[in-house]
Amino acid sequence: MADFDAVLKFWGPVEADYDNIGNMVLTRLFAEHPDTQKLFPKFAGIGQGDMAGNAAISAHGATVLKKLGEVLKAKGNHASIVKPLANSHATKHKIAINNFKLITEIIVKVMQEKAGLDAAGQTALRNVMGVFIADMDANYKELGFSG
Ligand code: CLN
Repeated sequence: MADFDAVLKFWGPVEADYDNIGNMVLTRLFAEHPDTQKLFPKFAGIGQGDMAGNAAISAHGATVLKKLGEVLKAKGNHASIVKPLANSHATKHKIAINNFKLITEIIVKVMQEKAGLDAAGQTALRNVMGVFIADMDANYKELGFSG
């Protein structure tokens, strides 16, 4: 699918700085949607002002972006990546699907600022995330998780 390549064109700067960009994504997600911070017991009590320098937030942000990079590089052939992610997010972390839509818009903005993601790239990223989220949701339904 062309959308995966259109996003991968801008992935270089993200891959070169997973920790910082990952930190930025989570810090901004928690600022704009404070309820999402509550989904992470390990980040309870960290204030907005302390997030940029927080190593645990950077490490988790990097984990998320690395996994997203795997999804992009699989170019749609991502069933074996999505299945375990859906399992953990549904049954262990109890994450409602809507949260993936929230983080999508944050990643679009951060990649616009930090990787020069242009209008076509933004559309492509929204499309790619739409496919990823639909596949997560299909797995959620199989698991009987209503999120
Ligand atoms: Fe997530 C853990 C990838 C969005 C909440 N998440 C993980 C792990 C990933 C990962 C790899 C570690 C392995 C595992 O448990 O499985 N997450 C992703 C990707 C996306 C993502 C890729 C979307 C781009 N995750 C989310 C949110 C949701 C969330 C929709 C809340 C806001 S953004 N994720 C979690 C939580 C954990 C986790 C609570 C467990 C963190 C921990 O305690 O270590």
